[in-house]
Amino acid sequence: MYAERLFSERMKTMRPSEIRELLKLTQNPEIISFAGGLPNPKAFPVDELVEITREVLEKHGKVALQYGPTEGIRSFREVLASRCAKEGMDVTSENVVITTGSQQGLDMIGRVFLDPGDTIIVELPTYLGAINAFRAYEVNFEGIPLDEDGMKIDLLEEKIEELKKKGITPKFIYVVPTFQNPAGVVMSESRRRKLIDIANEHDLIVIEDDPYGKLIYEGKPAKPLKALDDEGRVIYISTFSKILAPGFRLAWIVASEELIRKLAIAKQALDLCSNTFVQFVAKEFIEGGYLDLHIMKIIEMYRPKRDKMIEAIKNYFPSDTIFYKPRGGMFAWVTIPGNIDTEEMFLDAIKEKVAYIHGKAFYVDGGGANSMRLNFSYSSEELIDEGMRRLGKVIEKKLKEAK
Ligand code: PMP
Ligand code: G9A
Repeated sequence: MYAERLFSERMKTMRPSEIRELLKLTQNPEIISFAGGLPNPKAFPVDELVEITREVLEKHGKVALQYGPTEGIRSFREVLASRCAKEGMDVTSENVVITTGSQQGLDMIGRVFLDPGDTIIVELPTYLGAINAFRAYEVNFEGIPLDEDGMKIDLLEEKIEELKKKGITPKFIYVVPTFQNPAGVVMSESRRRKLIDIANEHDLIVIEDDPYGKLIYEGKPAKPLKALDDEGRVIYISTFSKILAPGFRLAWIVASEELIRKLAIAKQALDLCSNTFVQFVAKEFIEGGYLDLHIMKIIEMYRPKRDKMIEAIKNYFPSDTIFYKPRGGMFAWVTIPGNIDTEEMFLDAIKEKVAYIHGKAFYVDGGGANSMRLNFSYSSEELIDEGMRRLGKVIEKKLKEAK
C-alpha cells in the first residue's frame, strides 16, 4: 500500500528526533555516547526499589495494580505538592497532575493551548523534544537567544513588541530556566522576575520545564519561576527521569486548578492515567527519605564527570572553542571554531566511535551549525576522556580539511 496520501497535514510537519534516532545507534557498546541525556545506570537504586516494590505489592497491591485517577494518586500528588511548596510555590494537591514523563506533559500543554498557526516563543537553543512536541500542533516558533544568564529578556521584550505590531500574540513562552537543555545555563533571578513581569503585562503563559534543577554541582538552588508567579501564569513541569529513573516514565505538572482540569481532560484521551504502580513506588521512595539521599548521591557522582568533560574540552578541543562550565545538569554545550557543520561532522565522529547531538537540532531558526551538546552523566570518567580525545581528533581533521 502507498500510504503517503493518507498522512495528516500534522504528520507532514513532524520530524524524527535526533536524540531518539541516535539512541538506537549508541546502544552499540563500542560507541562512546555523549548524545542522549541519560542518567548513569550505575546510580539506579535497584536494591532500595526491590524492597519498596515488594512492600507496595504487599500493602497496596489491589489499588496499585488497578487503573487510577487521571490526575494521579491523591496521596502522591500531596507529597509532590508539599515538596513544591517547600520551594516557594503556592500549591496544593489540586494544582498537581501526574504525567507519563514530562514529554507527555509537553504534549498535553500543546493539546490544551495550541491551534495551527499559533506562535510560541522558545529559547535559542532549546530542548529538542519540546520543539517536536509543539511542532505537532503546527505552530510557528520564535526564538530568543540565551547567554550565560539564560534567555535574553530585553530581546524577548523586543520580540513581543515586534509581534504585536504584526497583530500576533504568542500563546506561551517555553523555557528551561535551570541548567538548560542543551546549553547548561541558569536564568538569573533578575531575569526570572522580569520574565514574570512581562508575562503579566502581556497576559502570557510561561511554561517552566525543570528536569535538572536538583542536579546542582555548585552554588545555591535557583528560585523556580513558579515560586515568583502570583497570577497563575506559570505551568511548572518536572520529572523523576533525571533524579530517579527515566524508565518509570513519571513526571508532574503544577498549575492553577483551572489549567489542571484542562490538562487532565487532554490526558484522559492520551493514556487514561499514568502507571499507578510506579506512583506508589515513587511515593514510598520519597517518604522513606530515599529520594533526597539519591539526589545527593548522583550529584557526587556527576560532579567529577562534569569536571572531566570540561578538562577534556580544554585538553583536546581547539583553543578557541567556546564553552561554558555548567553548574549543574547533564550537558556541556560547545561551539567550535571555523565553518564546521557538526551535523556533517557526525559521520566522521561515528567512524571514530563517538557520538554527540549536533547543535542545529536545538535551534528553531536553523542556527547552531558549529555547536554540539555533550552529555557527561552517562559515561565513566575514563570513557569521557577517551571519547573527547577521539572527538578532538575528528575536529582537528575537519579544521585541516576546511583550510
Ligand atoms: N524536558 C526536558 C528539558 C528534558 O531534557 C527532557 C528529557 N531529556 C524532558 C523534558 C523529557 O523527560 P521525561 O519525559 O523523561 O520526563
Ligand atoms: O532519551 C530521550 O529522548 C530523553 C533525553 C533527552 C535529551 O537527551 O535531551
